[in-house]
Amino acid sequence: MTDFAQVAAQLEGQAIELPSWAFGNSGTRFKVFGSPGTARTVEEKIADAATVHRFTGLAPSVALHIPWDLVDDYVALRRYAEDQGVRLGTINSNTFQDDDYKLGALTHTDAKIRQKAIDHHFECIDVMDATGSRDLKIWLAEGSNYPGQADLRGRQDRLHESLSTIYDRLGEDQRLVLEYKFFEPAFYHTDVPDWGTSYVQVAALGDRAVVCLDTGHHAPGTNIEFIVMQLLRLGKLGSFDFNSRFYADDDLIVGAADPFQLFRILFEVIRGGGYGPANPDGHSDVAFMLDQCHNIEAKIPGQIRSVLNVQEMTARALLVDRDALTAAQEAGDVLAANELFMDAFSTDVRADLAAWREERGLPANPMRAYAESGHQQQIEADRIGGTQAGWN
Ligand code: LRH
Ligand code: MN
Ligand code: MN
Repeated sequence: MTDFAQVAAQLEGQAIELPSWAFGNSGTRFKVFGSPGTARTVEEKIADAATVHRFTGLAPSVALHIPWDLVDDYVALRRYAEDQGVRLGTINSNTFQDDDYKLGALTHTDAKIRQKAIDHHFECIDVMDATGSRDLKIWLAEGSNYPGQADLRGRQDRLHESLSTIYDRLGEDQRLVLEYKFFEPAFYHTDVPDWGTSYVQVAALGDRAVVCLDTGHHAPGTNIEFIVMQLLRLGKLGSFDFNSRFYADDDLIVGAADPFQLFRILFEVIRGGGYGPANPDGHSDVAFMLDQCHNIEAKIPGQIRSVLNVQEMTARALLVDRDALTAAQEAGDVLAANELFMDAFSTDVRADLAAWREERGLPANPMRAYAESGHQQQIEADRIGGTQAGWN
């Protein structure tokens, strides 16, 4: 098997974008628990993301959700983020909290409502121009609850038209990233329910339109790593929303529910060229992001745990001896191939990663370092009355 020293260099430069909304209060439709020290402003969410980056070196950018993160001056916000040591990343649009969109936004039968939703995306592109963001991420809460309620085909056609109008407004270096989700909030049909629909819609737009794969957005039992492989093969995997789930879109800490699934996904990402640090030129177009909510646990350490889980599983996936694996696969040696795969997954890389961090001036154990830093007590004393982020 490959050993840690052989892959250590490929951990350099790993970047995982944090969602601003992970730092706001969130919950389920039953209850939002307020927690002491929660960020009250966009600036405080960015400061929290920067804290995660300081302790881990893994999270150099933060995604915004509009209008949750509405401010007057995005150039000033960009400067603020840079002063904190992070960049502003993906801009997420939001067409799911306005009464006008009850029956659809980009797919609505009423042209005025479609235009309102398109205009919202134009505003998001203006924000991107000010923040220097590359990606406009679109998740649509559109669909229907009852058979016969809507013309499924007409909605796809209108979706294409609306997305084309938005795509045409993007700058040369900007991308449209379309996220799919199999159900919720619509319960009968969803307009972008699966990777195939997202692929069909973005393929019709052009090269700078790609798919976002949120790991919580599939039916139980779905082979997500197969989808990863296929989208990479097609050159259309734009980004991940990482999280984990036991039942539906639980938005729990990535790697918490099924670490082996995370390993399998990361193996396919690496194998398919989607992990930049492992590529000869260090480049990849696949953005790693988290899309999580910390409903009952503290948010900053929740995010620290999350990025560490991704790093740890990346290290283990890098340990797979790919040449030996290919040889075993081609020899038809089923058990040897499986053993090679499982050997890497079963390797405890925690001590190696701790030493790797120390060599780079980072805390060997970022969770412990954060707990001992007094930062949590400080923000709990300083921040009274947190904001409520939206949740999914
Ligand atoms: C939808 C989703 C999407 C939203 C986020 C808050 O479930 O995953 O990415 O933008 O949640
Ligand atoms: Mn998501
Ligand atoms: Mn979601």
